[in-house]
Amino acid sequence: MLRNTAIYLCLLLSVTISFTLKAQNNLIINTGQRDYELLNGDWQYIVDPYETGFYNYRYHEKGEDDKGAYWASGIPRNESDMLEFGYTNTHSIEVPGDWNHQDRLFTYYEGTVWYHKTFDVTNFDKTSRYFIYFGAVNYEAHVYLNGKKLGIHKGGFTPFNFEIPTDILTAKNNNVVVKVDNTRHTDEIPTVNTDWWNYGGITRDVKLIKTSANFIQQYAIQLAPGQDIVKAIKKKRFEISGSFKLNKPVTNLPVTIEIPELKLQKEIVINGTDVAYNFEVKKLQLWSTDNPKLYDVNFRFMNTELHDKIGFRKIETKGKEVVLNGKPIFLRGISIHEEMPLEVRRAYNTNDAALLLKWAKELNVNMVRLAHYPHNEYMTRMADSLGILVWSEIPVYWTIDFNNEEVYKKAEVQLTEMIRRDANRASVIIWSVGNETPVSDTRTVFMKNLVRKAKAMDSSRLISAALQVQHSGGNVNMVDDPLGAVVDIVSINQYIGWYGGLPGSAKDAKWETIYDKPLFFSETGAGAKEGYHARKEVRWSEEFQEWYYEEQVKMFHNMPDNFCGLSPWILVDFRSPKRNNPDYQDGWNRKGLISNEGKKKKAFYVLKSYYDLKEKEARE
Ligand code: GCB
Repeated sequence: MLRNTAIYLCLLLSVTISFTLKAQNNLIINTGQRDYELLNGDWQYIVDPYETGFYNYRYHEKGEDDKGAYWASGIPRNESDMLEFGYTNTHSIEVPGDWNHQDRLFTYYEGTVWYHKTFDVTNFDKTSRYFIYFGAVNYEAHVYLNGKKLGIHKGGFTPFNFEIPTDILTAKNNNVVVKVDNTRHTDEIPTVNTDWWNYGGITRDVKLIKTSANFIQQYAIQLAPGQDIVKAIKKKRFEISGSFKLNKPVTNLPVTIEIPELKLQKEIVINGTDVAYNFEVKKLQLWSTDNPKLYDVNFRFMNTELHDKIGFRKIETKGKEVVLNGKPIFLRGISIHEEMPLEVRRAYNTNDAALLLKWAKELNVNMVRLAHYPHNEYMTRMADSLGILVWSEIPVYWTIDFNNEEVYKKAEVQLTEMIRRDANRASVIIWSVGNETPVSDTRTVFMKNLVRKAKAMDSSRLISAALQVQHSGGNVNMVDDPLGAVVDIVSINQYIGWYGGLPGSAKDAKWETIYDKPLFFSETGAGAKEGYHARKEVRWSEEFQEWYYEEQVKMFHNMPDNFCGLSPWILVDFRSPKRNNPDYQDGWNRKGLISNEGKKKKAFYVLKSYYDLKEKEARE
């Protein structure tokens, strides 16, 4: 009996693991240009805090054919049938969208919700292949189609897809069910403790993607990272490099790359599934913050064509500087959470991206830090077209379980999915492997492995992590976190004058680092309630926050010459269950330069004038 149980558990574990890992290897990128139908819109739901739809009364996972499992239809077969669940339109919820903002009953809910939708397949064709794709589900998703389990995915901010075998799919009345669970756990990424709201649900687009028997699953195309860009510009000869990953192996079949504006057509022959290539082009206009030039690029394989808009640019560090296309650049950044404050919800569409990036642009930024997890693809695509540089991060935040190998694997899965999805976005210049992780040997090994993985996957970008200052001797802040040895930019979160002392202490602060690398302030900030005016010494007043930024700016003017930019905390007030001062916070982190009602606070203009000055200096 015991042996059977052990075998059963092993089987369950291996199914769970293979389901989970499958998602990352098979990720289909650039889904917006595939043949797809949106499965967005109204989905029916069941709130299931006890997971009754998943476990039987002995707390074992229900069998696939259990008619009481919530992935079953929920429709009684006859009038005597005993069914204790069902899906109905009176319980429906909008997808994409977090559940928290859709009904007051959900405001503080963390746990399991079942989503159900019935859909038809337009021009259903058994010779094609079908995949169900989710832009993101927070946090754990179990996906079922017509009663069969397709897979499991963990990680609330990265995309995944599962193939739907065509013997399961039908032209009409398919039932897709997703069990979504946003319960926080100490051995997940992020862990239980974060300074942001844990919005649950199917938070990004859902697509039914139709493909041919074989297709280009992933590709990369970029300026070859190794080349000397200054020479390339002078000679007008640029090396392009990239790769293709097909869904299935082939023998000697070509993929054609076409860039009409450059009158370029290249055939790359593939044997197997993967190929790396490079070739030379002339007269390329580089993508930059001043000129975010994007080229139309077409990839043809067998009888399918895939289209993308690609910018070519080189980002590197040279000694103490960050260098874009051969020229040093000062990063005038701002940090952003993926949240629409006016509606108190996750951001998920182009309008949301447009508003957040418009506000950022009004500050005169050239860079955004998308904190603390990968934001939706609309953001990075819009940043591409607006010429805004992007820092993209995985939620390895604060005190995750660094001792646990499984946790490391989960972090690596999220890193991999983030890099795969956005490998072709010129705007993305920095992959961040985490935020404010406490220094210890195990943590450093964990983080260094993530850095190594990111570099192995993508040598064309910079790698960083937001660190904390380790110790101060008097007014000297020493940056010596051992992780600094492997990142390309040493990034520090500092709040001199907010969490310690008063803003005036910043101007005397000195910064030193043991690393001969660019130094970046990935955070700095102070809280203020918009509309609350008082003397500058009064905390929470707009004047206090304004003073904080004025003093910080004085410090910025006295930084060592490796100071390469900053992304203050934060563009807009955001929801956080940790912020419970009833008069000034009321569940909001008030460090926004813009209030949750969309109004600019006084400090906004202090940072803007600093950025105007830095921009002017850069032009001189
Ligand atoms: C930090 C964290 C950020 C917090 C912020 C704060 O250092 O990285 O997630 O929200 O401080 O407001 O304290």
